[in-house]
Amino acid sequence: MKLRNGEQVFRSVCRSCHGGCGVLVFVKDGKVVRVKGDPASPMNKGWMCVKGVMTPEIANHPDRLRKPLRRKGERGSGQWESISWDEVLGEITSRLDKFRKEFGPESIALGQGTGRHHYMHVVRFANALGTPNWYEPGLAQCFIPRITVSNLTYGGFVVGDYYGEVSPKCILFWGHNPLVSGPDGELSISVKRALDKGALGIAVDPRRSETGKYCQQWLPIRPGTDAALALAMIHVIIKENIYDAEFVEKWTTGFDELKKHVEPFTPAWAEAITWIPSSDIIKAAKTYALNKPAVLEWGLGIEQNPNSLQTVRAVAILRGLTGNVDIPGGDILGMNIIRSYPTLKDKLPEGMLKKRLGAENFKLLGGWRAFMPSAHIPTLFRAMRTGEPYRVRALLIFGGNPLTTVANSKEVYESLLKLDLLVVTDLFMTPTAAIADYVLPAALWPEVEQVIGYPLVVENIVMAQQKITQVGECRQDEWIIDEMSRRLNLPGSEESLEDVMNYQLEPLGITYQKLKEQTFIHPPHEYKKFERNGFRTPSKKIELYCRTLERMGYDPLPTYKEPPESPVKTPELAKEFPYVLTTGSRRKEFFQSEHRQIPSLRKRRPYPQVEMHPEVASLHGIKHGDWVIVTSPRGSIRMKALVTEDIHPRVINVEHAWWFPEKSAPEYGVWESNANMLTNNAPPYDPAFGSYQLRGLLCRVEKEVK
Ligand SMILES: Nc1nc2c(c(=O)[nH]1)N[C@H]1C(S)=C(S)[C@@H](COP(=O)(O)OP(=O)(O)OC[C@H]3O[C@@H](n4cnc5c(=O)[nH]c(N)nc54)[C@H](O)[C@@H]3O)O[C@H]1N2
Ligand SMILES: Nc1nc2c(c(=O)[nH]1)N[C@H]1C(S)=C(S)[C@@H](COP(=O)(O)OP(=O)(O)OC[C@H]3O[C@@H](n4cnc5c(=O)[nH]c(N)nc54)[C@H](O)[C@@H]3O)O[C@H]1N2
Ligand code: SF4
Ligand SMILES: [Mo]
Repeated sequence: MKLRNGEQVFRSVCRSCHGGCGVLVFVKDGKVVRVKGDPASPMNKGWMCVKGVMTPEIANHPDRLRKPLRRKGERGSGQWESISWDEVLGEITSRLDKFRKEFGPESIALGQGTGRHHYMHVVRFANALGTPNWYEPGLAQCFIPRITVSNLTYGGFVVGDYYGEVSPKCILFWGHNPLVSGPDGELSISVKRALDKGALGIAVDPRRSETGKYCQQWLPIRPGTDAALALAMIHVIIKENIYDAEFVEKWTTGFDELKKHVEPFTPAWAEAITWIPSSDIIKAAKTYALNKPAVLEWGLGIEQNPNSLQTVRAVAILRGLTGNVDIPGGDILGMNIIRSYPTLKDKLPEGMLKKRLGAENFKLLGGWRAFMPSAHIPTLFRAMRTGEPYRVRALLIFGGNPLTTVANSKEVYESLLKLDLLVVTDLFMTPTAAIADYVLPAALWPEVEQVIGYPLVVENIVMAQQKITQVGECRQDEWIIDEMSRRLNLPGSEESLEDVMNYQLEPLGITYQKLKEQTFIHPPHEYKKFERNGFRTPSKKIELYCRTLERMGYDPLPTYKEPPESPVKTPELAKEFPYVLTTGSRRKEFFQSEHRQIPSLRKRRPYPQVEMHPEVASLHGIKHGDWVIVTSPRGSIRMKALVTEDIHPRVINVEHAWWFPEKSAPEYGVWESNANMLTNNAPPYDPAFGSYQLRGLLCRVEKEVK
């Protein structure tokens, strides 16, 4: 549509985070000039967050990469020459072809960033290339434990029902701060509206987060001990007879085993471990069980530890016990209204499954039962560095900044420098891209065509993104992948992206071109699908006791394990590092390591911050706003003090993914305030997912002396 001021308006989907907000994009002279929330969108109903609103600043930023670059000097010397797409794709693919033939396709790894539009296309490329080694920096640390446990326990992924007639009466936020973050950013407004309508909020979080501030109850937990709290809540709910007996009888298996199993896990037992008073544990368990329908919003707080499988399982069982699954206003199972992405998984040669790095150990991350089998990052990076068990020679990253987002940044750096070929596709030059051989300019969401189902994984609503503008020579990642596939004559390269999108949409009887006109499809939700067909688990019931896990050699009932580095497990170390460190809680203004160069966003948060209680600050002579050195057994970083009562007095929280685009290349200050200088990528890992500890480590703080 054309407006009187010469602007044109298009409808699309914002993806300045994981996305999901329906938007109106205003374009003038070929540039995005404004973005507004689309009131017609069932996801956000007109709302947008600050990052989305600032999209024009991101899209038109002078530092956007606009042409393919080839390095001129040494790796990381910061000297580049621009070359044509034809040349760059020709050079990269001829090197890939050589690696493939000489060392086998497994010597080529593919990397990507968190849940982008091209996520599944990278998986498709890996399968077509014949390499089992692709990764995403979340996975074991983010979302895969929740998805896998949901599948094992309820036979599908669940999300909070904010989209129907009935509103939740209670929301239990567990290690999750959706008013700022979430698997989908647009969740913020739905949660906020449910709380405004009177839902009782409970927050399990060492910080009273932005979401916690709206809650009636705050349980400031010791990071890394969530399984103990969940087990005690199960204990209370069973002991007090406040579980949904009819539902449990009819729709779950293993209740008797669970009842026996949780007998020792009393609130007093959990109090000693979690630092939460037992009276608060009992109160939270009662509030959640007695206020139906209830949503359980779970987040990273339960996954970024080496007991992620059992922690997520313990939390998941609460929904089953209270019968809050697939009911209006509860946690609902997906409709999955489109076909899953054609990832060409049958093209991966069978022998390659065994070669997937980490798959043998972490069966639910990389094995055949995994939801989205991928390589284990510490094992993969070790293979780059040491050649053990075999050398990985090339890495192509499509939108990721592992120098800031993967644990133990120095080791990540060492690993990347050992590669024969590093290619990074990104919107901007980053510290990771700066040490690459080739840097390719990616398209931002208004320059992209894709079909996407929301909420992520459950696909209840399907939307179309459309290409509205063109910036420089930027290309959508899928185009880059398809061009490489064509040059390498890979399986699937005869299909266009539009063919792939149309294949996904076929069950809806619509093409991508038609969906673009319509923008979204939102069929009515079918609740209680289990009454028709049972749950999609082997027993057709919710599996409180999980035989599949038992057969795989994992505990069928959830258990608590003390974090490997903690005041309890390593008391000697705790004398030198007396605080429990947690990392990564999100900020509204930034998405992971992005947006530090966007003036309107950066001016709201100019510095990285470390949160600490006033007692800690005064003990160390630190004042709000002082520069502070945070040290873990692995390294030190500097951040500005945010002194607040809204954090447990024994916990320190640092932001993650900081770098400084304004500082000099190639490092851009990546070693200064990067949380992953403090974190650990060493074992022990979660036995099923290979998750490592990003929350619940040890640290100390001191005022920086200049
Ligand atoms: N210590 C600590 N570390 C963490 C976490 C934590 O909580 N604590 N969280 C972890 C989690 S949950 C995740 S998901 C990861 C995230 O890790 P990453 O996904 O590596 O996150 P970013 O560093 O922001 O990298 C994304 C990059 O992609 C670029 N980009 C954006 N859109 C596109 C696009 O469409 N195409 C291309 N090619 N590039 C694009 C951005 O400019 C940016 O440089 O970090 C993990 N790391
Ligand atoms: N604005 C914005 N939105 C985002 C992102 C972003 O970078 N910026 N990142 C996106 C990504 S990839 C993800 S995975 C999601 C993450 O979104 P969330 O799952 O909400 O994760 P966080 O905000 O990192 O952490 C949630 C809360 O966990 C608390 N916490 C820390 N340690 C523990 C613990 O051991 N136990 C418990 N119970 N709580 C703990 C933190 O204080 C924090 O308030 O957000 C997505 N959305
Ligand atoms: S929440 Fe995400 S999708 Fe919505 S406006 Fe913000 S950045 Fe865009
Ligand atoms: Mo994530």
